[in-house]
Amino acid sequence: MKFPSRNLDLSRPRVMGILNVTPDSFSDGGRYVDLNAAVDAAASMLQSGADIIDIGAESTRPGADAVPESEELDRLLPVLEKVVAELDVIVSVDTRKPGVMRAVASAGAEMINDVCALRTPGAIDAAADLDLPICLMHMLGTPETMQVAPSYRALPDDIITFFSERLDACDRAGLDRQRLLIDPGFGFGKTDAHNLEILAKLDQLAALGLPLLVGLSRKKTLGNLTGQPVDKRTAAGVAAAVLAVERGATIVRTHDVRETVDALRVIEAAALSRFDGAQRQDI
Ligand code: 7PM
Repeated sequence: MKFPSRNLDLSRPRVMGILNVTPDSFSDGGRYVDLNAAVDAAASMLQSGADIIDIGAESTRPGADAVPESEELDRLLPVLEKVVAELDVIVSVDTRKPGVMRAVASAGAEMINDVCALRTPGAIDAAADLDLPICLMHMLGTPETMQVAPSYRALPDDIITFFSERLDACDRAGLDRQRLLIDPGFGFGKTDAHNLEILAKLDQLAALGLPLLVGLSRKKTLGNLTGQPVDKRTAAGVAAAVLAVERGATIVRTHDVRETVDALRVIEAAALSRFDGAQRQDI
């Protein structure tokens, strides 16, 4: 996939490290994000083998307050600018707002990760204007309502229908399909059973032919399955990432970069994944 600074070969699995710059993540003890601590965390993820760093400043936690655009940019821009200046890595920004998309692209972001799949008014036109890869994530409803009795007719069919509608909308807006990635949005309007069914049938989403990104890292479903608190879900997350890659995911979004990179290296080397399917048949 073509990014402004480089081409990223998605015929092998890649890791996207998560960098939250909400005041509760890299707190300076007050309302602000500690810039050096945030950039150090990005450097450490790069050192651990991350290909992309995904910076997010807006909590999408169910029921979380909306963050005004000016505040989102105040949190994002200092960290984005310093990471772009100091680290040789692709930076993605997790945002739903068209104004934020334009501003971060000017500041050197190379990818937009939108949990609303460009449904926010103005977002699809902003994305079309920027020549960057865009990740469209599926969410049922809005962050405020998504976990209130989520229900589907069929999975993953409903998500496939959602993406075909979003891809049509992108076509109409003149957004080149070659720039798009899709993500089923684990935990976004899904029960544990929904998340597990989507994971089990992920190959059907991969069959749409667009690069597939997944994020299960530290999520509640993993906590419910293991009984582990959020800081002890690494093993569960790595298992989920391995399954997802085996079923066609090409980018894994995670907090636990080192462990995920190690696991994906083993998959690659052992030729278990579809990436080496051709070679295996040759033997
Ligand atoms: C609270 C609740 C804090 C949920 C953070 C989260 C995804 C994403 C997020 C994902 C893509 C988290 C989520 N999750 N973007 N942004 N895919 N593309 O656990 O699964 O990181 S926010």
